[in-house]
Amino acid sequence: MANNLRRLADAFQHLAGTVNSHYPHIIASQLAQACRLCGPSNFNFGSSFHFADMELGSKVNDIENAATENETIEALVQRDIAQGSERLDSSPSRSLVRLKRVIEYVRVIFEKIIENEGSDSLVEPITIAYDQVFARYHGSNIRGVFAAVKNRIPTLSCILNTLNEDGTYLYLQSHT
Ligand code: 1PW
Repeated sequence: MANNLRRLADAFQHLAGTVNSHYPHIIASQLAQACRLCGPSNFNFGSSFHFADMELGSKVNDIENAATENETIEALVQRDIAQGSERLDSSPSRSLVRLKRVIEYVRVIFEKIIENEGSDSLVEPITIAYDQVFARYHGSNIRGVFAAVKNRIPTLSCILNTLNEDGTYLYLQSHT
């Protein structure tokens, strides 16, 4: 059975396939599902990171609740605009922007892990990604929460162990 790391890779590979098809598109519910797999609990980060799962989960739920079956993100945003609701706090467009940042954040983390091959600490990849992607959008409260949980970040080997994975799969992906 696929573990959570492979599930995450498969979900984004599937999305890449729909983007790179003759009819480039992203199905909103598929995007939401893939983003749910980005949550720290998917990698057994521990209870200190529960707040991030909750926050991510609420944005994912927004998209899942708003999107009709097989609706693309383009159609979802167009519907929001047609209704004049795209700037409301409760709009799916707003949640989509948050999910886009989450994807960017996770992309930078994995890029840094691959760059730092051989290093077991995830503090640098996660901090660099935070500063690069999230920091400018987060208020001082949330930035403070991130600073406070920094020393609770598990090591890469610890996470891979819980996923029943060695590093091979992770680093192999960067060479394909
Ligand atoms: C590879 C393992 C680590 C992946 C962790 C990904 C977690 C992403 C969720 C971070 C949530 C941080 C706390 C929430 C802050 C919200 O204020 C913020 N949400 C996001 C997703 O940036 C903005 O949403 P808001 O407050 O404008 O509704």
